[in-house]
Amino acid sequence: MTTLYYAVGACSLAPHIVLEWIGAPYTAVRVQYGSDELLAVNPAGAVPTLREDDGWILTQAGAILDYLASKHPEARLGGGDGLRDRAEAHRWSSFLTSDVHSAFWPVFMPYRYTTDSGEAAKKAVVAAGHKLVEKQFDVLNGHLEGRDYILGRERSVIDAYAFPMIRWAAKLLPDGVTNYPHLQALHDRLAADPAVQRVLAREAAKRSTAAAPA
Ligand SMILES: N[C@@H](CCC(=O)N[C@@H](CS)C(=O)NCC(=O)O)C(=O)O
Repeated sequence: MTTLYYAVGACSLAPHIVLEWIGAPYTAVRVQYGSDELLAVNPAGAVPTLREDDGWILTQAGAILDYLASKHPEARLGGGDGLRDRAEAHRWSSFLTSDVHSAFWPVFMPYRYTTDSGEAAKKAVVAAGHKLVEKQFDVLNGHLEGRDYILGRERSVIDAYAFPMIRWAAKLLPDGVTNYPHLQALHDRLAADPAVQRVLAREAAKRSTAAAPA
């Protein structure tokens, strides 16, 4: 059985949702960042981490999502098989990993971006992170105009990948996602999905002992 190591509210929410969409049996293991349990499967101490029964381990959210979509073509979560379909899926997966997710780092962990330990410096880094996230959200919001999902008419692993990031933005940006109506609509479409609700409930049920988001 496939095992997903996840932390509450983290980007691992994306493969968690995708596994639920696929509907094949899987195990979801909640871990703490940097714990021995997580370090045993991923030396970076990060989630998501995926383990197959034969001991094969895959890290990196984009790779995990692509792997799951390819492993289960019947779930139709890869965004299509054409040359350009595959290119678009890689495009948006890279965008979410490199441009959006990394834009949140200064917001989550400002102390990693300045050697100044003062509060003002920390606040300045967080504010710069907000600007970075907003720049990327402008791009994604514009792309979603006239589209129900990031890769077109059908949901895909890329929508699941965007979902935790929209939730982070709603919580952490000064104006939430009010300036991004198409992202809000995508969020609401996904949040109404019973499979997504099951995953959120599962993660929330363990929140009392869970690791903090990212
Ligand atoms: N590039 C990695 C980043 C994974 C990552 O940093 N995940 C965060 C949660 S969203 C994490 O585990 N952070 C813990 C840490 O950096 O110590 C990926 O895309 O999978």
